[in-house]
Amino acid sequence: MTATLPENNDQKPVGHGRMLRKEDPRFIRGRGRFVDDLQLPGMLHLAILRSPFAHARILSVDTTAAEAYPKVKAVVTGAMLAEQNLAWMPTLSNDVQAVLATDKVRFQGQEVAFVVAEDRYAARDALELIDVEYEPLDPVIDVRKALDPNAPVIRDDLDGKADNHCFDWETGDEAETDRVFDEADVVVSQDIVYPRVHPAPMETCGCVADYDRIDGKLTLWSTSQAPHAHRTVYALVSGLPEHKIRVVSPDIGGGFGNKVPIYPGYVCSIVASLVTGKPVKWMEDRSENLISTGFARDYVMRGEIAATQDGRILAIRTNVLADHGAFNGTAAPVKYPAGFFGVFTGSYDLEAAYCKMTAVYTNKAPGGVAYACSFRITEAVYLVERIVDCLADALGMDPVELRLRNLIRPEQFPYTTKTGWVYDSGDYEPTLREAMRIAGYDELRREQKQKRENGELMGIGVSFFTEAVGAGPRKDMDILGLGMADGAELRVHPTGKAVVRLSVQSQGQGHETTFAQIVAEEIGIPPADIEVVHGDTDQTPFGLGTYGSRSTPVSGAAVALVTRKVRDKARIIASGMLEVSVADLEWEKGSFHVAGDPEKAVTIQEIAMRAHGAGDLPEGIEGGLEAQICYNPSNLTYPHGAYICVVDIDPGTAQVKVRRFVAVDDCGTRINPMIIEGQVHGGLTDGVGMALMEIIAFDEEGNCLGGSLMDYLIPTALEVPDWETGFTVTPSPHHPIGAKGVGESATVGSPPAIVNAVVDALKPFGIRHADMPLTPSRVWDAMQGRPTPP
Ligand code: MCN
Ligand code: CUM
Repeated sequence: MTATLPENNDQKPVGHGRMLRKEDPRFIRGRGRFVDDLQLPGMLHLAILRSPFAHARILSVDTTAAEAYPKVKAVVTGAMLAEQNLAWMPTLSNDVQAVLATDKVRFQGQEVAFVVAEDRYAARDALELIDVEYEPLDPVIDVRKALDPNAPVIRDDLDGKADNHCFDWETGDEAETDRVFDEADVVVSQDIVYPRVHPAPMETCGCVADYDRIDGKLTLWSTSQAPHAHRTVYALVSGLPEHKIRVVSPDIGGGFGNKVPIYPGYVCSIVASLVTGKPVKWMEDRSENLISTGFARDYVMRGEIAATQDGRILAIRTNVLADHGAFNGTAAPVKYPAGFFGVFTGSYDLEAAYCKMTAVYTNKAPGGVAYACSFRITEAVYLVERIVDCLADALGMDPVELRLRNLIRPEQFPYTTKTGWVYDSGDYEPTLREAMRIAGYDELRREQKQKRENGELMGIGVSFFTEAVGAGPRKDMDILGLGMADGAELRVHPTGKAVVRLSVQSQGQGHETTFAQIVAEEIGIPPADIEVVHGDTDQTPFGLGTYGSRSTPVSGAAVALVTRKVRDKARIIASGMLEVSVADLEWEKGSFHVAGDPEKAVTIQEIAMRAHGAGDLPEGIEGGLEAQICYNPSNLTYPHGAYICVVDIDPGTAQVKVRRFVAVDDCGTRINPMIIEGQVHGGLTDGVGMALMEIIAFDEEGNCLGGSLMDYLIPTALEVPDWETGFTVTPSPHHPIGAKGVGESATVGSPPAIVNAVVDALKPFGIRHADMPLTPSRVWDAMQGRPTPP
């Protein structure tokens, strides 16, 4: 029996609106095409042997038994890769990372050797037969001890490296900030940990590498959020020119930043295909994903805030110890090694701010920039929104009142923060007021007062965030030297159907729909007639990919502008068809007509046919109706939002229940409200996970304690409330359609609201802070006056 789907009945013929997703008929029928669906003739399977130790010297690797195992085609070790100068690869942060370990292993789960076999089972079985002799070394697990003078040195592969220091970074004016702090009435400081978490997308990372020895071309189908950038790195590593490398990202089952870095598994698969001349598939399993790829956060922060007695916030000072794991593998613009953490000044009008950060190596998997972090804005927003609540507590002020008193005012935009970021636009107070209205804030406070009198633990938490998304202006943003501009190409066919080619790559955000909507809005061709092509370097223009919610701010702008370019050409052709001057034409979605005579009109479809057809075109106009551009944004876009969370805590079990959550987001012009809502719902669910459940913890030996979804808990429908969402619209002044990003907003903004709510509920116990994840045992400890574990 075949199910029928409801009609796309709210699909508007053109433009922005709540249109159903074009990609969903394929996804909900199980017809998505994911990397692991790919079956090529003669394809081999690759499995990776991983280190059981966090830190150990490799004394010997014996592959004899594995090589003799049935169906095994090759067994490759780090030493063999080293002979080809392939044992190390560049990371997206200008560090190097071992493809396969040669000298020693530096985190549990690190890649040590791989097996290529005729099927997946044989490859896995043969791993067991590889005999590696290790000499265990003391690991560095506690980030606070990484710089101890006697700490074992992890990165002795780096020339002259005698400690575990990764980088230092600072922003703001230290002297001025110190002065403001010295003169302030009130200073509050708080140690705050943002624990290591994992984006845990439904689909793990993997690839199929296929090197064609005849034409010398490598095709890599991979779970990549940035196919073009990855292709360049492969070109640099392999020596193959870019035109001989094709990177294809087919459907991706969630990325959340996990699929930005380049992993050893991709490189191993390429090597295996080069060596065997066969296509080679590698798909990591869930544990491999959780222990070895793309962690997020891991910031140990001290936040300090200075204010006047009546609640004017003057300055914020922070000191951060950043755990980057064994290799600095994060993707961040070169000038911003701490990502965009610099926006820790939040949404407030301050006199001074200063941050000093030290990043270190530890014996843990590399990571940092992932899990909808907007390049570390998650950490920044958590810091400022927690510390503002600590200040409210110290002043005995309502946290909403304190925020309202300090928000940047609309007439101050564009607003330059004390750390040098230029917030493009914002109107903050109405957004916070709207959240308060939906939540019924005053009524909630009355209810809480009553409940407290009865010994019930109810908490109300607020957060207000500003993000900086859409990296970025190429004058100061690049990844590995690649400027962060995006190409876009639009081609209108003779019958008026169109194809738009993007450099960004969707992992579930609905780009096939929303980018068609942008074109539709600009040129009047229905979205159904517009095909969105992405995720294939042979089919799309160069650009830096999807992360940091940059698709709408950068590629969205590129698509609007390329469509306008096509429309400009269409106008000239229309002037020829209607025999009037260009200046006498008026555009109305989908057609040009002679000013004052709407009857004399030509549709975009008629123009497209003329552009390709017989008959003259105006002087100097080539045939065809297409254009290409490369868009370099002049600034980032700055979405904002106000969140209010209500929790109840069971005093007997310390279990936190999120009763209500109100999220009011402002992402400027909204392209598809339904998709925005979906993005927000997903991000809020992430927030519940991080605030209450998720942590990748390690024991003293560096064993990862969160290697399965039995231990690494992620939220389900049972842990989350019915989300209550609202919105305000403050368009971006520099984006051609005024849109700002939204894909990470809720993940950024929700954890502080939830933690603030839990801490608020625990006020009767005299608690001012507790570190995430606020599991029942941690909340119980907090209630007993015990500190949360580091
Ligand atoms: N959108 C809109 N109107 C706006 C802004 C955005 O309609 N004003 C729509 C966009 O057209 C797009 C979606 O919302 O379809 C998200 O847009 P944007 O904010 O530009 O973010 P990106 O498309 O660049 O997506 C990246 C962002 C990141 S960095 C992470 S991490 C994350 C997120 O998106 N990963 C996701 N959301 C995710 N959602 C899914 N389903 N899967 C992931 O892996
Ligand atoms: Cu920081 S996760 Mo998203 O940028 O892919």
